[in-house]
Amino acid sequence: MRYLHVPRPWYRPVGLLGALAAVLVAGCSGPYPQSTLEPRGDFAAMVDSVFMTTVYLAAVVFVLVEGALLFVLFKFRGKPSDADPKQIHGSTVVEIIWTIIPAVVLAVVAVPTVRTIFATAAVPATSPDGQPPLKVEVVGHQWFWEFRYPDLGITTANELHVPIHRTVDLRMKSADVIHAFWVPQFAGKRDVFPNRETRLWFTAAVTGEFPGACAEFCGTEHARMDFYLMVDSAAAFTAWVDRRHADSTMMYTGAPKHAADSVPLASMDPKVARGKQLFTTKTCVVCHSLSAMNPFKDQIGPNLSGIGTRKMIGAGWLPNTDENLREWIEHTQKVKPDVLMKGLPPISDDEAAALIAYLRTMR
Ligand code: HEC
Ligand SMILES: [Cu+2]
Repeated sequence: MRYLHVPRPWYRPVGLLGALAAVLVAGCSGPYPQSTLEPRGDFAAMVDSVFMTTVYLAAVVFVLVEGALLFVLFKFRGKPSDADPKQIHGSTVVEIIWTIIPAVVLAVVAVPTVRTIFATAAVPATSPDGQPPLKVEVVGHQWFWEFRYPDLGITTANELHVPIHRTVDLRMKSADVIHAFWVPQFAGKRDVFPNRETRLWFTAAVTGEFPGACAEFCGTEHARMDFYLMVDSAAAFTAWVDRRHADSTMMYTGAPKHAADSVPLASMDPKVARGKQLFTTKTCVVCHSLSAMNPFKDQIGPNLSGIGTRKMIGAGWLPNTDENLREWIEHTQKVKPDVLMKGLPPISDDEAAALIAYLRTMR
């Protein structure tokens, strides 16, 4: 059997090509939570369909143009004996043709594009689950995301919970500079501005945890301004809402209190009790609310309701482990430089452990 013979000078280029191919193929695994090519909701599916239509049309154009080029190159190739060919300068017919054909191509692409722009501009009146859309106010901050559910009275941060098959009606703005809200598998990117509302909507077709991010450079920690979209089953979403309602503290409403607040300090786990006190003496309470219900408006830090069980900290990118929480509390500026969580009194390992024990009771 004869093998393909590779001449010596080709060893390197061929080896490199092989390595490159291996790297490319390595991209063919998955899953791709950040990929817009795998839509998980209606809005993203509509945008994806325009994209794919354009790709297929472009493929046809590519084959026709490159095919014609190759054909001409081959058919009219020169022989060494050829004289100089006749020179042509300008052809009205050819110019009209190459103006009209692209115009037709653009017109064809415009039809699904404009149709989708109109379809995605309007929020549907009802969800597939028969309910009215769920309103959520999104506020971008340097560098985290705040989510308010005006009809449920809930404020939370960095974890956007929505029920499956319910259309979500997002009304978005910024507390400081321009950010952009983006959950790749559900909706297109959309800028959020101070003093101006922008909107976006989507309906999730599957449950799960999906990463989202800020997609507009908004300062030094822009790259760490992520969040998670949690698509819950209807029952899990109701349970989440009930827990948010339950963790309202007496301070604000007198309504049902959080588990750790309803127990007198003296009969509380001593570590948790100490953490609760430290939350005030270490000034955490100045910037953070632990209650999802009626928190003070315009607090500097993210709402911490449910922080004990959130997936991530630091705005969606650092796993919510005790070790990471400790590092965050003791050395915030090392973990995420420049964040507004600064000017705190020094916190020892012991104190951090107590604070963490207290925060873990926030579920
Ligand atoms: C001066 C205001 C301020 C004080 C005081 C403060 N924080 Fe923060 N905190 C912030 C800001 C702002 C963020 C968001 C930073 C970011 O991710 O960009 C934050 C984020 C957090 C987070 C992560 C939340 C998430 O979902 O990503 C935790 C946990 C936290 N702080 C705990 C504490 C604790 C515990 C204390 C007291 C020891 C405290 N903070 C004191 C402003 C403050
Ligand atoms: Cu941002």
